[in-house]
Amino acid sequence: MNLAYTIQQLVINNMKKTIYLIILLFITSTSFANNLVIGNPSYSSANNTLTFTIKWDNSWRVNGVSGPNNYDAVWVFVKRQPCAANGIWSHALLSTTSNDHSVTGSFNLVADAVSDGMGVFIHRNVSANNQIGSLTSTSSVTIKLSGTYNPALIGSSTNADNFRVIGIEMVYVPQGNFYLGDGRSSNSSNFSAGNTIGAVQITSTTQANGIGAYNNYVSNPVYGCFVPLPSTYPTGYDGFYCMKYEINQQQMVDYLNTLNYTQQAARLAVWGARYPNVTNTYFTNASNYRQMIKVATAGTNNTVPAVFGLDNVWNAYIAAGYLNWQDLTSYLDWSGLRPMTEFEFEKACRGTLNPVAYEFPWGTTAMNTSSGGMNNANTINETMNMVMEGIVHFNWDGGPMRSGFAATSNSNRLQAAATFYGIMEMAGNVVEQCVGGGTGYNFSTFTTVNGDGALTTRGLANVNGWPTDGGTSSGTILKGGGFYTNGGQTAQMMVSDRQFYGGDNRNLSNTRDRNIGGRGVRSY
Ligand SMILES: [Ca+2]
Ligand SMILES: [Ca+2]
Repeated sequence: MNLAYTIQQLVINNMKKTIYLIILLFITSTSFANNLVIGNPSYSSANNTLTFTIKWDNSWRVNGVSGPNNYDAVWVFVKRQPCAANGIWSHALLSTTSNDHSVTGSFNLVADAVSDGMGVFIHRNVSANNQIGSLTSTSSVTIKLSGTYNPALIGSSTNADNFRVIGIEMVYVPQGNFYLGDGRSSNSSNFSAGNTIGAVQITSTTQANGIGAYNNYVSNPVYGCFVPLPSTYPTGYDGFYCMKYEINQQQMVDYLNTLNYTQQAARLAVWGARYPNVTNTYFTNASNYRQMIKVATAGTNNTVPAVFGLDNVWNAYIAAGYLNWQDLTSYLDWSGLRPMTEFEFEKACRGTLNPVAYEFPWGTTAMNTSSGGMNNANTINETMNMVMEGIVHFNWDGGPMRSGFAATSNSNRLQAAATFYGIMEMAGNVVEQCVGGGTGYNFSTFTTVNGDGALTTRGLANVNGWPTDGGTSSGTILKGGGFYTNGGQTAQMMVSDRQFYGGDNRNLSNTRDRNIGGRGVRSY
């Protein structure tokens, strides 16, 4: 199953009577290319709809019995900007009725509305069962706007407004039982059925009642939440969508380019004296570690936002590190997603299979790396220079690799190092950040509520129940290891490893670590 990469966006800009097409991933000539292409959107004021084309590679819908029974999808959402007075970008809510949206084309795609109107999921319909492959021709999507915006649209004139249609590739993780913990031979911080070494089976009953007190899922109170986890806490039993890849550098650029000047300034200020009105100011540390997000066009102090860009075209394809907890949750609030819990991380990796002690996300204990050895390095087609089962990018302090680097058009789950459901790089590349951890923070109020597209004046997430900062005892936990995790730290990449249960100051709000990124999920 070849799984792929990416986000795409297209901007229609009537402000200067010009149409800009941003298609950074327009590649058709290589089997390694993973790309999502969303065409130039056109707005109908009569119908309050946007129409655009879409296609992406490495799509599937499978009806497995012992294997996955799932599909991939693109999460599509819309931002809108009035022309007047440096108008701010607002999140455009969409109709919550699926029949108000439509898709035409040869791949029988459908658009699913969501109950909070934050976007739509585009995916293969049931007639596409057991089909795997790229969508080689475009489909045409028409989505209906609800007329509601967050924040409210002020000074809007439909003939002059700018629209951005943004897509994120995701993977559906269906509702169902699974095992939490890998049943390893001795208890430490890993999940277990209380003081036994057995894994914990999560069922509909677990979700309906809540998993409850710590002794239902860990061996010692220090390893769990000190408040019982209620039925509103996501255990992973219910279905959810998970981003196919880690957030990449292009996605962070797209996000930064819809913030206002004050929000951009606040995000840059994590590093100290950095400002959006100075060209070549980096959001990442500097032009190093393959992570090179910067101010491409300077803003005007306190009025016109900067335009962010990348040092190199290939940066767009590379996962983004340098994301502290506040950076991650800001991106997820902005995009209508949410962080995942540790329970959901284990579900997304292990799926419905029985646990294997000390397993990695691809379901075995086999693991290989070339420690940074690549073919076509620093290009949009880069791969690791080995084909093995369970290849993972770590033990090389040079920076993350291209999302989906291990997948080819004929790789199987083990060769692609994919999870049970086809999710990529859950181990290595950049560290994942999840909700959870040990005692010291009450994360029991975390729910399936998604972001609403709007951020605080400092550009931060503001969703009830989300941990507000990283660090020790923060309700956040680092999972999966990253590129600089070394050969003596392979345990970090195991599905059930919880050695950071106490939190870690590398994702605290006053710092950014090159090895730490993340991804989002969404309860539909
Ligand atoms: Ca990762
Ligand atoms: Ca918000």
